[in-house]
Amino acid sequence: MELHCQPNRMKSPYRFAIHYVCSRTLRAGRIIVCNDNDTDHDGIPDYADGYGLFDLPEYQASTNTLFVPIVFELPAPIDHERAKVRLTYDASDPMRVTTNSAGGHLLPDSKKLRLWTKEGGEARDGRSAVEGGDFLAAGEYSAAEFGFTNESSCVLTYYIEAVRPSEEVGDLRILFEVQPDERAGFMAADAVRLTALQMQYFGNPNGWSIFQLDPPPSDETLWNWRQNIADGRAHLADPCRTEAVDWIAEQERQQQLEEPTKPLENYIFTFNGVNFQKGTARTPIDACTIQRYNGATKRVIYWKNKTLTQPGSWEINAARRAYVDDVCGEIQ
Ligand SMILES: [Ca+2]
Repeated sequence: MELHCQPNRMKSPYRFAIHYVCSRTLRAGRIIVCNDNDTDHDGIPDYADGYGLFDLPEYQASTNTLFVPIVFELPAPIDHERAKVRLTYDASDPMRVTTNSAGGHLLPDSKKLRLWTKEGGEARDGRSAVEGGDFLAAGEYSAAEFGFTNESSCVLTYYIEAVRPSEEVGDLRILFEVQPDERAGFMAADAVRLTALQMQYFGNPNGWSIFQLDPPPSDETLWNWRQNIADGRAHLADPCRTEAVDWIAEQERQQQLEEPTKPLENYIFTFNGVNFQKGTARTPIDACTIQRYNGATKRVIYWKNKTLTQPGSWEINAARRAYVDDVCGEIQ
């Protein structure tokens, strides 16, 4: 079985994968997958379904849709009668989704998240909670409007829905602030950071899900994005990296035999503005690992043997560099 990764038609999930690989410290926060399936197979995408967008029966439920729980807690002691809370996030108004003549459901703007008082599979009311609905728009609420109805209800579990993917890793933030009473200002109670991913099921030859594995080694890898990442990273480690390590070692042995004055660490290999050099954070082994992930076995960096008329030299294989250039174009 061969796994490989294609550069075409992938932006944000791919960018995520590359960050995952290239940056050792990923500050993604909570990972959330965009709610753009059609879980109940009624032709309405989940981000437009289940909350009464239109007064038609098919818009009233989105069975099996799952959101990510988020817990809000009022610090104690606090006066529920006087306390206010403020919610700040990139809120997309569910009732402003529109349809077009092709039957598509269009989000109103570039905003990426929604907070709900109910789980995705429950029948929801898309109006704002202050209008009697279940959507928590950004803004200020009395404690009671937010759901903190009495002294014993200091902890509320609500739900996050992502409707668009992140543009950067960890770029989404939900800030929750509390004003204990009118004498004080709002003070930060808590914030969470998120990265929203769009699952993309391109299939052959562009691969499956976040790490674009092709073919996916199991159903679990296909449908469970955590497993997809785990398997993609494992594949990068072995065979991609192990083979790249062996390849570069072999090339260096040859170079030592032919031209000992040309050690690999003296050379910089540049792909789409990104430098790879032995002894730095990005090495020739990394470049070969990336290329190997695309399925190709011919190495992108190699020692060109000396001949009777030409000295030996370190080279980039021009015919094999396109994929590494594409990947490096995603590095910010
Ligand atoms: Ca649906």
